Amino acid sequence: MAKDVLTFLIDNRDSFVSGEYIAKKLDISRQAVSKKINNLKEDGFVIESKTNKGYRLISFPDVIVPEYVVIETDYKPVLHYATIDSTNLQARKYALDGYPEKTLIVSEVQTAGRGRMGREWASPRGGLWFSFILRPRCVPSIAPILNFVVANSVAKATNELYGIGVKMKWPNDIFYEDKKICGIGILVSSDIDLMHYVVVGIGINVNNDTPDGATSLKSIIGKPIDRNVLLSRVLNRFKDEYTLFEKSNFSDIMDYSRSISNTIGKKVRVSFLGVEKIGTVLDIDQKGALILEDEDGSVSEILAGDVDFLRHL
Ligand code: BT5
Repeated sequence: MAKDVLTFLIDNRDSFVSGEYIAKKLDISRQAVSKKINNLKEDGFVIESKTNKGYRLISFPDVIVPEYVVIETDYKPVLHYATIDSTNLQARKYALDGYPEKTLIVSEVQTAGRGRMGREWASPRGGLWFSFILRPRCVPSIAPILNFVVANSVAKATNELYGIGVKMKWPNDIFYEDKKICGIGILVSSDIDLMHYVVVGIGINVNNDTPDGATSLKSIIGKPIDRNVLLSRVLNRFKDEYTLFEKSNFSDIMDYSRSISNTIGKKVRVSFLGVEKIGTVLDIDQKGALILEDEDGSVSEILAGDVDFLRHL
């Protein structure tokens, strides 16, 4: 792909940029510029050409364009794959190899996408499957708050871009009405008292087909979504939310998460490693734990598990 010419078009995407200008800046001939423009068109970029004015980028193909994400966010490097087993596993390898914070791995398809506890995550073409590396300087006990930091970022991004109010199902799902549109899978490597690295994995159903019980943004909105714009917005929102985390401002994070929770007030079954508890969710506390009142009226704090909604009798 003609990356150099593309960067000029992205940088100037609200206006025309002349072939002569690009040729001069890149120290290549105008014919070479025009050839690269044709290559981009063949790759599915829609580019308007006007005599005496030059070229203007109209739209991207439905593929992640790393150059765009680098310009729009401060995530770098952006490592883009056509197919990969799992962006989380790949990000873990990069983290172990010493890649910096905000290294982003994104794949068009995952062949072995994973949820929590080794569950499968369906990752066909058209979805947004990505992971990035963080190196927080903090104690591991606050890592669960990161689920909420991510969930808030996805909720704010989708609300701002498409005006849809999504809900968070404790601890790591984003729902639209009663269907899952996004899952969050976070890997943490730490000593008992210090985190080494964190891999944040996010899967959003965008333009893809979805399994039962799930839906996509395309189905909700009724038209295909620009995944580059969504990816960049989620990353930029995450930057703001993560600043709150770094400043230990957990109350602002949790207040927002509580405001979008679909779990508080519900009668639920919570399962963790084969142990089940039934009760009503009273709250989610400042540590991100579920506060559950069981049928005898005793109240417990639950730090991890899966929630199933039960019907109130
Ligand atoms: C999650 O797990 O929801 C975390 C999913 C994280 C996926 C991202 S994609 C990028 C990165 N790379 C990875 O390999 N993973 C991360 P959990 O709460 O365990 O939910 C898993 C369950 O969600 C499955 O058992 C299915 O029931 C359901 N599921 C599978 N694929 C789905 C999809 N595309 N959309 C909605 N639900 C799905």
